[in-house]
Amino acid sequence: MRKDDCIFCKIANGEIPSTEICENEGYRVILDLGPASKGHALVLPKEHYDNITEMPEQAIGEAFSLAGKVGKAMQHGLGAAGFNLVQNNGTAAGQTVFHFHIHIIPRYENGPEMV
Ligand code: DGP
Repeated sequence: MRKDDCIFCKIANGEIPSTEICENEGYRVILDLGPASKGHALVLPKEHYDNITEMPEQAIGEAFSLAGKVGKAMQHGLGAAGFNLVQNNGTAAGQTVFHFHIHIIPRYENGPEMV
């Protein structure tokens, strides 16, 4: 279900423009507005879940599987040496946008390599 006042619902469903990396039926992968490294991306489900505790297991699996594939592509396409998958749940854990998302943060041999 889409939530009317959720910015990531609007981005995931193409109602607000974003720098998109890829999309499939259930997810959109976009560049993060405040990147921690070059290529820092977010996996957004098109369905609204505040965080991982609300998500069905299948959706969790799909989202992490997609994140892993995009991370692998970053190694080939961006020359990243590795990548972090980060997923924050709750204000105390650093979550600032309350629509489930996975950060894919490419890491480079010589430091953060900012955009
Ligand atoms: P978190 O702290 O895990 O909730 O991460 C939220 C991330 O979302 C943060 O890195 C900045 C990013 N962000 C916030 N608003 C927007 C937006 O409107 N567009 C994009 N592309 N990223 C956003």
